[in-house]
Order: sequence, then structure tokens, then C-alpha cells
Amino acid sequence: DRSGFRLNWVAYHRTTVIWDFLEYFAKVYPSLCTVYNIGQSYEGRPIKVLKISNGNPTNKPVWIDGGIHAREWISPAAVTYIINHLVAKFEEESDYIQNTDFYVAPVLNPDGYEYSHSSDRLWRKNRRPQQPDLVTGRVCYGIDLNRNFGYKWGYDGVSHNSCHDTFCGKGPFSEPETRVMRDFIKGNLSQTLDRLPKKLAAYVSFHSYGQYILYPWGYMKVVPPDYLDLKLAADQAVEAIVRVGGPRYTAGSSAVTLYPAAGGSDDWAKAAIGAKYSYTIELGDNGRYGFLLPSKLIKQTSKEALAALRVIVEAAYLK
Ligand code: ING
Ligand code: ZN
Repeated sequence: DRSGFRLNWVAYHRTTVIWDFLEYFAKVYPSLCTVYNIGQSYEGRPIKVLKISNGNPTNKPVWIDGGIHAREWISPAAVTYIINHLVAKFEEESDYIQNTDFYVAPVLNPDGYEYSHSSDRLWRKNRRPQQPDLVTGRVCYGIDLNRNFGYKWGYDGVSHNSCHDTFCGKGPFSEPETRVMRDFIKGNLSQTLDRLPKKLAAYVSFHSYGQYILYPWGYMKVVPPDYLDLKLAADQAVEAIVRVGGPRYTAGSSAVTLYPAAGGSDDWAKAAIGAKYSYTIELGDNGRYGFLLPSKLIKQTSKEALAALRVIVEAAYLK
């Protein structure tokens, strides 16, 4: 038991608590865990990634992130649950899981996440102030980080109005948070000692809500040539979630299943980083509580996230 340590899955935690949890794991499990400070948010908060790896040189790299959108509190909670499981139950896990290099970023948008705790529970974007409106003089805040990635940026399903929730920014990777992630994954940060391979085997981004397992493309209603492989793994993930007592998630490409939206992280991970198995998972619930998911549902929802992840890693491992 981690006596004295504050992280648990019966409450939602602030960013610094989550960062302390990563540092704690790196300290207690140094042969398995490494923390990277990959950069800073607009307001100067650190952005941290935990690498979980047994050091086997043939491991495949898999990226997991959470907290791209501030108000989707279940996402950082589920991602920290996954970290805890992977590390604490490492020896009990499958060969696939043990021979994977996990790069896990639980809170990619710490400024927005903190703002959703302190000021506006339903905040979505980051917190960078924008140019005043020419007519009204009003200053609006924030870019939708899931419209700011560089593949087909601005193509469809975005707003160019800085006051809107889906404002895609002035250009691809205009935001420190998306840039920091891109630069780390592309491996051109000088303080990063062991470089990520340029190609991820899988990319999994956790959002909420709606209970969907989504794969590219998001920018328009077309699917990639290998979509049958992505669909098969997504359908298997749906069944795995049911087996852990969860609801039946809906699987499909994001533009077809939800709505077209360009500049999403999963499209970029597939197109630019070669992450064949690239997914956005919309965790629970189905709309009853929406973003305001009660904390008593964290554990069950996190089990669903873990069940889906295990299927995706296995698919990436076998292909
Ligand atoms: N939904 C996602 C959003 O960013 C999505 C849906 C997934 C869009 C993948 C583009 C690509 O709008 C939430 N809830 O954030
Ligand atoms: Zn989201």
C-alpha cells in the first residue's frame, strides 16, 4: 500500500497532486518509471510524462494522454488509474503489456484543468488570451487543443472565432501545450536522453463523455486504408469493456460516428507519427451527468479505459 500518499480514485485531483504522484512512482519504481518534464503550459505550469518500461530494446512505444480538454475530469483520473495499474500489477500483466514502452501524459492542458477547478467547471480550452475583438474590444481566452494539431488543420468542424469553444488557433501547433507534445514525440528535445522512436505503435487519447471508441479520420468522413484493422481492435475493445461490467461503447471513425473535426490529436498521431492504432476514447457517462461525472464512478469508468487500452496494445503488438 502507498501509505501517506494522497492519490486515490474516489476523488478528482488537482494537477500538482497528479505531478507528485508521477514523481513518487519514479522514485519508488526507478527500474520501471521515468518522469520527463516535457515543457510548460502557457501559464508556466510543467507538463509531465511518465515513461513505464522494462527497458527491453525491442519494446514498441505507445502514447497515452488525458486532460486535453479541461472539463473532462474523468480523463486524467482514468489515465492515472492506468498508470497505477501498469506499475503496481506489472508482474501480473501480459507479455504484450510488459514489453511495451508506455509514454503517459495524464494532464496535457494543466491551465485549463486548474481553471475548471477554480473558476469555470465547464471550461474546455487552454487559457491563452486572444486578440481583442475589433468591434466589441472583448478579450476571449483559450484555444481548443484538439483542433490545434497539424494534420489537415482548420479543414472542417472548427471555429476561427477566439470566443468559441472549438477555436482552432491562428495556425497548427500555435499553442505551447500541443507544441510540447509534438516536440517530445518527434524526439527533438535536448534534455530528453532516450529518444522516442519516430513511429508510435499506438496512440490513445482519453476524453469524455459519450462512451465512444473513435478512430481516424476526424477531419472528414473518410476512413484510412487500414481502417478494418482499427475497426477490429475497436470492436474487440467494446466487448472487453462489457466484460469488465461496463456499458456498450459505440465504435467507429470520429467524423462519421460523431462529427467532422480537423486538427485532432489522433489524426495527427496516425498521419504524422505513423501510429497505426490511433484512438480517441470518449469515456462515460452517456449524458446523464455528462462532464460532471460523480467521483464514485471513477473506478468503474477507469476499469473500462484500462480494458480498452489492453486490447489496443495487444492489437498493436500483434501487427
Ligand atoms: N470530443 C472530441 C472533440 O474534440 C473528437 C471528438 C474526437 C474530435 C477525435 C476530433 C477527433 O470534440 C470531445 N468530447 O472532446
Ligand atoms: Zn474532449
